[in-house]
Amino acid sequence: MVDDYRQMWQEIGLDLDAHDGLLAVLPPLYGEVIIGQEKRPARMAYFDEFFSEIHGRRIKELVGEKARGGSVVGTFCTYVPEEIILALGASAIGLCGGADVAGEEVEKYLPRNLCPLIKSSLGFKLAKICPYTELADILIGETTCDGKKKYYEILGEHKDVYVMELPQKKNEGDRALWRDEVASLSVVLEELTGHELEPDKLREAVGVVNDKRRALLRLAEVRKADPPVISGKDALLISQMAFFDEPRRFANKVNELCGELEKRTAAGEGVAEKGAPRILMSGCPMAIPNWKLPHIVESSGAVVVIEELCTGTRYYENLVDDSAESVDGLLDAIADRYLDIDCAVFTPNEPRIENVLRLASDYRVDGVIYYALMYCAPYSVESYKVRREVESAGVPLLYVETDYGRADTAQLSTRVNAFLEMIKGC
Ligand code: BJ8
Repeated sequence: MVDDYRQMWQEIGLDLDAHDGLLAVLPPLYGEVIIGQEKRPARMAYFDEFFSEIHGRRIKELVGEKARGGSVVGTFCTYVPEEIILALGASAIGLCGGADVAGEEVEKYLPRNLCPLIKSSLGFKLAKICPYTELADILIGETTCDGKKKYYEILGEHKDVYVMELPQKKNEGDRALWRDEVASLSVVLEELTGHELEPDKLREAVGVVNDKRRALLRLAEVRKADPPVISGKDALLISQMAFFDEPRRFANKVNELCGELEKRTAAGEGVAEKGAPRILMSGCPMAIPNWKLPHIVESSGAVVVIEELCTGTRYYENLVDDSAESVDGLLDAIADRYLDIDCAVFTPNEPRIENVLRLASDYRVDGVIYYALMYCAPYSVESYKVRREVESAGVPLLYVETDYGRADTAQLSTRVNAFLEMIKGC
């Protein structure tokens, strides 16, 4: 891939030497963590191929779209409505970082004790190794946690950034504020793209994104099977790719995979033994290539059967009501759908706890692994109430706080193994 795309990468503005360093690390990691799994569904081939070309063919497509007058919009949060971006003829790409990059350089701007997702996102920009970041015409931030909010001020010195104000409560006034923010984003994107939002195009975009979410919901549904028909790592990978791929093609490929998985279910074929410990992963998002914890869990004989993460149910649950005829009516429906997401930055946030309990029951999980990124105050603080309610429901919970490094891998393995032994003994 490298030779074919070098000129394109240079024109986009990548630092080719630094980018070569990334390319030397990612494929072997993918081989070890993803390709190395047994009994993978044949239809995962599309996603493997997509990953192998994630800095190649997909970037070439986006470069082509831009040459034809299109735009690329980078996002960092599941609250940014991609329907609006799509309706204006632009492509939405999720840019949260999932690897330690340019650590020393990043710490010239950000404190050492800050969430690794934020540091990584800045690292990819400073190191100039993410073609999506370089290609983006605008980055959309949001006032979620304090770290992100302040980081966008710094990122704005390197790239055009627009920040949406996300309320922290969900009362009437908050809903009105959020609805205004959705309208303001539309104006910003109309100016960027040179297009005006039209009802037909917006309704079509709502349908496209709903179809993508329906496909992911279908995938989630087949994961209720015992034995599990797909690994948690493969399912997570698909959720991660939902932020990069063209949405119609992506939905088709997920649906094709689901067809295969439904046949597997009927035949009783699984990726693990029937009765293998079933885990619900709950907490902070896992951005590519952050597969550390699921890899540890699944290498220990358990299977992650559902993720209550932004790279999981928080991304694909709830659809936008597409019945409105006008742009205003559709924006109302979009604002409502997105404000239903239950990120830990909200207070109170009881719906998230109810969701975790519902998922634990629907997926008949044997345990919950609560995943907090180091220094993430919203998710680590909220773990207290989640643990209390989950354990009251009779489900064991393991709290894990970690970063993107490998230094704690052995210690995490020991803790996960002890947790799984405890589950088996229950
Ligand atoms: S909707 S989870 S994508 S804000 S992990 S940066 S909260 S300190 S990523 Fe998030 Fe939107 Fe919420 Fe989802 Fe801050 Fe925590 Fe870091 Fe986080």
